Amino acid sequence: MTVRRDLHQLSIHADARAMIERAREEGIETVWDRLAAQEPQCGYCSLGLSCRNCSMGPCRIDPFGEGPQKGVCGADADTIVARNLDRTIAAGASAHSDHGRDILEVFAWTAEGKTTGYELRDPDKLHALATEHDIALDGRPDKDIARDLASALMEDFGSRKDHVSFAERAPEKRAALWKKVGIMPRGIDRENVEMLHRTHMGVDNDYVNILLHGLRTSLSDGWGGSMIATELSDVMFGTPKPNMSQVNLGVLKKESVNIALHGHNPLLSDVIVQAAEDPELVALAKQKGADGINLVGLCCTGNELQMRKGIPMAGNHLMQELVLITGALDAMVVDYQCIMPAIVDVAKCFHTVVISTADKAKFPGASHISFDPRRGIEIGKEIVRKGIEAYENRNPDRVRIPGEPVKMMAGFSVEAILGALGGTPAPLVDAIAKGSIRGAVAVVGCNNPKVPQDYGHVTLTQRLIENDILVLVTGCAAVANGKAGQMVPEGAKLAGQGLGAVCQALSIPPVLHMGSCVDNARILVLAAALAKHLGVDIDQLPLAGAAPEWYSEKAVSIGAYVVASGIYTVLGVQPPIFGSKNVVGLLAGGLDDVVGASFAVEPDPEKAAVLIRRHIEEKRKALGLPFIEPSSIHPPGHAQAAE
Ligand code: BF8
Ligand code: SF4
Repeated sequence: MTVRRDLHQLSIHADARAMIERAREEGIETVWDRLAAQEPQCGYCSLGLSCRNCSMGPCRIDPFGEGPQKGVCGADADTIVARNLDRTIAAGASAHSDHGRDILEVFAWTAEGKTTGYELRDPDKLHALATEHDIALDGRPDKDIARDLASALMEDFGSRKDHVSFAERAPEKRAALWKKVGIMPRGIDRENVEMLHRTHMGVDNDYVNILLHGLRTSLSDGWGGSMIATELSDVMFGTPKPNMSQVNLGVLKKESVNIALHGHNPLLSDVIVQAAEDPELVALAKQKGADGINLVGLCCTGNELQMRKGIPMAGNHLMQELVLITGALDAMVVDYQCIMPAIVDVAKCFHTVVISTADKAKFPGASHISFDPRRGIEIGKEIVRKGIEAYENRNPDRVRIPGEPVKMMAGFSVEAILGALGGTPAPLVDAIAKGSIRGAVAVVGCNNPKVPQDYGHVTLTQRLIENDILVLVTGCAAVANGKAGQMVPEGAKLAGQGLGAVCQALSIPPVLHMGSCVDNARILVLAAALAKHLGVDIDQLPLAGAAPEWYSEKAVSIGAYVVASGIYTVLGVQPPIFGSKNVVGLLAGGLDDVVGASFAVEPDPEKAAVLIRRHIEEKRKALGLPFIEPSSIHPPGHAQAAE
């Protein structure tokens, strides 16, 4: 029999706890129940010591040294752990990069006039990207320029180049280092395929060599597939600008047709936003008794919509089942990534229709409407119509929407940040030099049911901002901090005096929403801009990364490319590498001598904050900037913002 944990151990948020409680009352199974049913989870797998790469196995290495120390083929713990981690990186990098390719393909079709519902909405960005790729503008039509750009970026996926094009955005010293170490990403598909090759039985058995290729594969994501996804999404859907939005389950409206957009790719969600404004569909919703159509976001597709259009955000990863349990959601429209198969079962307890749309991501039990971007707007309307029809089946007595929404600001693209600073990183660099801002940290990544939902994100972020460290957020972290009230300009009062004053002067929050998980590429671009401005490499800057509640393979790829780009990164959930002391030694220290940065693992966000502050002060000292010895305990007085 499994023991049910107290609700406060599951989530720091009242809206989540209310819905988990309802699930318990009504016998609806959620992610926390399924985690409990899996415990204790496999110790070999948790340490990375099991291998099923071939059918001489599966094999496992005894971590206590008494049982087998080699697989049937002779692979030892170092090889097996490194191979497993690298396949995880490849899966994450592939997910991001395949998303990037989907965007690129639709971008190319749009340039050829073959789509409905898509435009080239940011010509300035199109022109800037074209110039970066030596594509002539010469007063040519935007569609011709876009066609040439699409063709240039498609080359980045193949094997005809010796570096992906956006790697040229890295500071010269960084790019030279990648070449010297042999980790310059050549082609996006190439690195991922080579990874699967290298980790086949009897290919790469040198854990150092395997892990270095892991870094190269991750760089093909960060400076390749993800960056392409972000940049072309900006051209097609608009480069984000700061806007005020809302967050939590309170964004659902009792009187409206509620449609949640869940997944990652803005190709689908953008046309649905257009379809939901169609006067005929709005009239149909009213005819059915609703006051209109209310779109809400979930996970990263929600981030994409919130960044560009201010669409309210219903929640992050662990909210995807709970939003259904409100009984107020009429349709959940999904594309791909981070969508639990379980949502179909939870939806069956209510009237909600789950609509899958990507032919590469089908969900048994969901209605599938195959999304073809060439008929984007027509299909978007068909999906919205289905949501309106489902509204008719809603039982008002089953509706429970917990609480009121919280305000949050989104839309901090690099262009928007530099724009707010007057078009140059100089004011930010000056603030860092003076010490009013001590550094910047990217707090990114997922929820994981092994961590009380959002506790890691909110606590770490709070400790950083109160110590005058600017926090940049993406993915599920952004939703967590938004719910906690840290992402409005008034959040300046939660920050230390230095950062607080800067935020007040610019009317910005101390925690800046930079987008979805592919948008971590924006953070790389910002870091490169700061480094270039100062004439240094990224690893010399007072920066750090953190993924306090990560769960996904994509997060592993992100962590790897952030470190390979020179940024120290702290993970809050233990990765499955502790079966090899050598692998741990390399990732948690040895890499400092290779790429100038490494990983740390620290589950306690209070301690993670101290590690990060210490790191930032060391970097400041090395640059000759004023130093403050970080205290080993957090400063008192700042209550936890979330409830
Ligand atoms: O790409 S942060 S749980 S939703 S993997 Fe997924 Fe993690 Fe959320 Fe977005 Ni990113
Ligand atoms: Fe076992 Fe080696 Fe096959 Fe892995 S590759 S399953 S360790 S024999």
